[in-house]
Amino acid sequence: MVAAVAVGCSSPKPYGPMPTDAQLAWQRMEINMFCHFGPNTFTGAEWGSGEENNEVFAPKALDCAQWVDVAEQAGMGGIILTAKHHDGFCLWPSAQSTHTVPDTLDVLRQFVDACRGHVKAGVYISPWDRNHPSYGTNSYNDVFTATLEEVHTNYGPFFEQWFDGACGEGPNGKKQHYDWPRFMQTMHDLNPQCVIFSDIGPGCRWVGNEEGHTGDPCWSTLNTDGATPSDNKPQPAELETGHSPLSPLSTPHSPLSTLKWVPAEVDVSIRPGWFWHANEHPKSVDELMEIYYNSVGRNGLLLLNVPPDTNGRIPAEDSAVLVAFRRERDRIFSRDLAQGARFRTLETLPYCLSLPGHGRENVLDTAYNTYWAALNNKAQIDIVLDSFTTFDIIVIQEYIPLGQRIYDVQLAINEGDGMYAQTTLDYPLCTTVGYKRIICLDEALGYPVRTDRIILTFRADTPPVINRIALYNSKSR
Ligand code: FUL
Repeated sequence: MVAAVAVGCSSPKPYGPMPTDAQLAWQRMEINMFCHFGPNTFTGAEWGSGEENNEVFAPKALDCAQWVDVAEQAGMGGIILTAKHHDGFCLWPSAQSTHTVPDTLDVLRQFVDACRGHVKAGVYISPWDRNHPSYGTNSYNDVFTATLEEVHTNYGPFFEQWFDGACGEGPNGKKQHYDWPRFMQTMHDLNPQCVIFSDIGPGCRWVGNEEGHTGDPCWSTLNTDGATPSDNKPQPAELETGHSPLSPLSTPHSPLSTLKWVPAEVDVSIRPGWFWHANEHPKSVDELMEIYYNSVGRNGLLLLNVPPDTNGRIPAEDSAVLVAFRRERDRIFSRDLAQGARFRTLETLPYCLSLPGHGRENVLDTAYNTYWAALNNKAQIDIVLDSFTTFDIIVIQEYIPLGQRIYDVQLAINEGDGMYAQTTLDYPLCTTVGYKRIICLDEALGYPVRTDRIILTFRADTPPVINRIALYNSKSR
């Protein structure tokens, strides 16, 4: 149905599940730092046995403020520390374990103190514990709950709690039946604003791989009915794409009423391992840019692991790459070529109509809470630039506080002679958008664009609501 005139209420109706305020603030952070630090840093292991001597963990010049400094320089607003990894070793003097740092080396305290006033602090507390004597029995669930209480009460508030899903005990190993409902309830009681990561959320979900990309498409919606983290999670491919509410699409789908807002978090390491190892080196800026386009640019949040070394500092080669990565993003995304553009008025076309008070000009401003609200499910925007301009990146942001709606985006370009190059339904510019979609035209079309006018056509199940459209030239210096 196409509405002919703009009447009635001028606020667009929400569609399907929506992010909480904490999830929205989390998504807008875009890139955070992960720090894997513990006995493995000193032994060379990735999964410690839990039998290491406590004294193995001996940073020579621990400097959490340096981690914070690197994160800030790299444009990261949060850091998540592995307070307890699978070896069970606690980076704080826990009352629940004997496998801990001594009172005189409370790393978690130094970490939260260093973060305060600079970046948000988050915490990884592994449920899998290869050291604790009660692991594999019901009483471990009490221990783990008490551990959560201890950390979040004495060291919080944390913006994110990380529950990884790994459990590698072999056939003779101990099998723990985790009391997930209790852990989640405990977290909710301790800090309802804390975004909880697990394979299936509820705050954010594992993206199904550790390679640094979401699926394409990537929906922030997921059907978690009957699923539990770890041993009963959706298939990795489903975690990569999420579940779409739209059955005609090939993406795994599920009726709108079954979906929850569980956005994808892309955890990947700057080095081959999660922990620091002397013989490993960080990825290049180009590799990090590719990861950025495939995560933040595809509606995910990038959680980039940067492991401190045996000194307890982030190595110089990693911080140098991170600063260069930040510079590269600033270089590409500092000049929006759509600024100052006009819109061709096609009042006669229903596709171009807007809800009163939410006009097309709102896609050009940088305020988050102003948006273009289209009047119809198929919506078109006709952007006219001052002169012929070369660009190779289009950024589109849906206004996700009202839900993720768009499932298809088409592009038409004025090539200068009145001819329009167009994408097609079989090969759209992109499918779903979500919080942010960065489309590299070299990849999507096979070439950069030089034009003075583009038309973007959006399709959704309900009228699209778009916060931002921007154009960039990655080759400009
Ligand atoms: C996984 C763990 O097994 C790895 O050691 C690492 O911590 C990664 C981020 O999560 O589940």
